[in-house]
Amino acid sequence: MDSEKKTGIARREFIEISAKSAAAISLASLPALSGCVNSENSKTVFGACYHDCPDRCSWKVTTKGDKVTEFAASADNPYTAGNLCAKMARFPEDVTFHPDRILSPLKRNGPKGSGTFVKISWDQAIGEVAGRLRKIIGQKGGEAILPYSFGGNQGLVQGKAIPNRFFAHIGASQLERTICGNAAVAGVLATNGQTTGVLPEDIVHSRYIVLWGTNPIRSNQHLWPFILKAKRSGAKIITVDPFQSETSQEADWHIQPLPGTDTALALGLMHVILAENLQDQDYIDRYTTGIAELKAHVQKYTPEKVAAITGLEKDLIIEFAREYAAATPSVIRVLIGMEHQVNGASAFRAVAMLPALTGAWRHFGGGLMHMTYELFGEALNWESANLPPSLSEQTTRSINMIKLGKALNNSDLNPSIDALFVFNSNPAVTTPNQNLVRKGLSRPDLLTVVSEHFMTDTARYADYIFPATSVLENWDILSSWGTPYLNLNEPALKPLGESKPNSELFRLLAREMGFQEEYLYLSDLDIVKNVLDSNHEYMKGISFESLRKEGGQKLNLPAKWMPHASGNFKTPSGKCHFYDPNLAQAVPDYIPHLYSEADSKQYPLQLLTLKTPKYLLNSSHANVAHILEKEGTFYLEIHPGDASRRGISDGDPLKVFNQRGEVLINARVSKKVTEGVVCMPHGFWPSRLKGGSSANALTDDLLTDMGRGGAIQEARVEVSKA
Ligand SMILES: Nc1nc2c(c(=O)[nH]1)N[C@H]1C(S)=C(S)[C@@H](COP(=O)(O)OP(=O)(O)OC[C@H]3O[C@@H](n4cnc5c(=O)[nH]c(N)nc54)[C@H](O)[C@@H]3O)O[C@H]1N2
Ligand SMILES: Nc1nc2c(c(=O)[nH]1)N[C@H]1C(S)=C(S)[C@@H](COP(=O)(O)OP(=O)(O)OC[C@H]3O[C@@H](n4cnc5c(=O)[nH]c(N)nc54)[C@H](O)[C@@H]3O)O[C@H]1N2
Ligand code: SF4
Ligand SMILES: [Mo]
Repeated sequence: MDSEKKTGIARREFIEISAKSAAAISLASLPALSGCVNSENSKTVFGACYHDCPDRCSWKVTTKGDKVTEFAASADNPYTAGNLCAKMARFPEDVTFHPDRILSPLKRNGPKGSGTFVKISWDQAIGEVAGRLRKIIGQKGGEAILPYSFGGNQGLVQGKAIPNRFFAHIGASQLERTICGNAAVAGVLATNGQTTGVLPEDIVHSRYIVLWGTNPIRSNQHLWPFILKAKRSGAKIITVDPFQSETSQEADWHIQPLPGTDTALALGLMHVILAENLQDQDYIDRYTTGIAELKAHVQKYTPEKVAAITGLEKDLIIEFAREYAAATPSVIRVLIGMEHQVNGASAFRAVAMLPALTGAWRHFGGGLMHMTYELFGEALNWESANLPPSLSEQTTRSINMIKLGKALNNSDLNPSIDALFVFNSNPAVTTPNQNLVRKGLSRPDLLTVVSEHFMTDTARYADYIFPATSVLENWDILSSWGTPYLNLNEPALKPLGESKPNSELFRLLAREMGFQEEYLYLSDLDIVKNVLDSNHEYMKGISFESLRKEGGQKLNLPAKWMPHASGNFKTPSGKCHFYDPNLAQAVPDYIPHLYSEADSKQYPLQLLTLKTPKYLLNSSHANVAHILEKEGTFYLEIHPGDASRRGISDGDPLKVFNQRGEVLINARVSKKVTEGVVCMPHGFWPSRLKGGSSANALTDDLLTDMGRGGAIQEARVEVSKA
């Protein structure tokens, strides 16, 4: 069954749950919306990156008339100071003014997926889509409509407020938005009750930095200078990663376990620490619960056994445990990458126990570094961003986004999904089991509506496409999951062509469908101002006016943020949980995915599909010519041993395949992967590749052990010369 009720706590939902109850909406009179006027016709405004990226860079945009004359990082945010990443440096040309940008509504006039459309007016598009939605609701109920959105725009206005209200109001199926972060968060919450540990800038105080399943040089690049600063002060940098990432190449020590075996590795470290009495017993006694159960449990995770599971040397495991336990202050940085395994949440849960076992939390710069979204959950007023009380207890069914392909193709689903509404996401590229997703999108009876900037591989399947504004053309407020900085995004330009913000699209549909409820019609600026209308201490000195004048601001946090120096865990007991009898696994265990003997033989290689491209953010920007040129050919990293057994040489054209799909790609023979593991980049659009399939054609829609995330990296393949 694909109709599943929510059980996990979504990262984004958690923000809603933890948001404090709000004051009444105060729609203060609005200032003149002209930005900071420099000279006649020229103005400078502050904004921030909308991407699903932990850095959330602040920027400054100067325009003259309808041209952008300067687009640069704002130096006022010391975390992202003066630097946008390579992905975003040329954003105005690459997205806002790109000649391929969709600037008017389009209606399909060829076969599904062919990408042939005619321009129509907003009136016609809104009228026809509203009519089709009304008809579906009348015949089958709102649950026959599925919204599909993710982190394409992380603004609270364009990614959340009005779209969520619209779909809840029509009683649409709910989407379990679990493709990123849910498993990681579920694991860390089980142990610590919150994910906000060491703050990114405080890593400079750490002297032993374990980057466990994260690749900051690529994916969290503004953290890297702080890591280097710690290194200059004597810190040792360790990476734990089955792939030799750029970060691993720069580390002092790269520990390279087999993918998906981190739970065993963490339990093995705990085995050594406890066996050699290296733990901080005083911290354990005061601030943790379940040490006896943990101790008994890790008995079986001997270095020998863990070596056999992880493929690491026994002595390396012992050395790592001893070094980690002795180092002060030690930090373990985790992010997302490691979660996409069937064991993903358990891995985060087990790793999160290590700082409590060694008492690392006692020291400034010591502990676990993960996310920061909870700070904004407390700081902001979520009243106008969240669902109104009358809609917040939704009882409509939930569909897990990982299983989109199955859901679209499931004829037993009652009601079937008759309309798919995609915005802020590109599922034909980013969702696992790509061929099944595309088969679903090809259904002639499915109404597919897409709001986009470009003719993505998903938009090609649409019946109607609406042109969305880019972040330079709309208001928004951006919290962050990776920094404590809050940003206002002021529009620098008027919407290009006929583009409209997501919020306006749903206000127009609501109006056309005849809805009266005021909560559907809040203006973007009213939402922004209401979100900032908060008296929380973290918001001291931060207001709409100050953000508008100064750009991104750090929440007003205590000077030394040490959340668990004296316990204070946010679990029900207030302690760090080494053991929890209420969970399916009272102590995390290493439970691998079991393949049949036939499958293991037919598809012997483990496939990682990673965020290795420097210029892509998932599938975003993968249509821009200079970016594709810089990224170069689509390649499979394969170990020399695996290559020679198959007669493969560096550069050879290859076919990578399994029961779900086939990808054409070129060989890169290297020792960046160990034997038995292969790796390819994620994000390329299938339509632009030879063979018409990209990484997710090979991935599966398995779920993680907790958090109902996607075990995207649990895939096996075979490779041959093409
Ligand atoms: N350039 C670039 N930056 C990005 C993105 C992008 O697409 N491109 N995407 C953004 C998004 S959406 C996110 S969620 C973040 C993610 O940020 P990260 O979590 O840092 O990034 P990932 O690249 O997903 O994974 C990091 C590392 O985890 C490793 N890994 C995979 N499986 C395992 C495992 O089983 N165990 C261990 N120990 N390691 C494993 C991978 O080899 C990879 O090097 O990055 C953001 N930043
Ligand atoms: N194989 C494999 N698959 C993965 C991953 C992996 O590592 N490997 N990573 C997973 C992760 S961590 C994530 S977060 C997901 C990301 O998957 P998606 O959320 O699908 O991310 P993007 O590919 O960036 O697509 C976002 C789309 O939103 C559009 N967009 C941007 N702003 C706006 C706007 O204001 N309005 C509208 N209407 N559209 C807008 C962009 O043009 C873009 O096409 O991918 C997941 N899939
Ligand atoms: S993608 Fe990330 S690093 Fe790049 S500008 Fe946006 S927030 Fe900054
Ligand atoms: Mo992500």
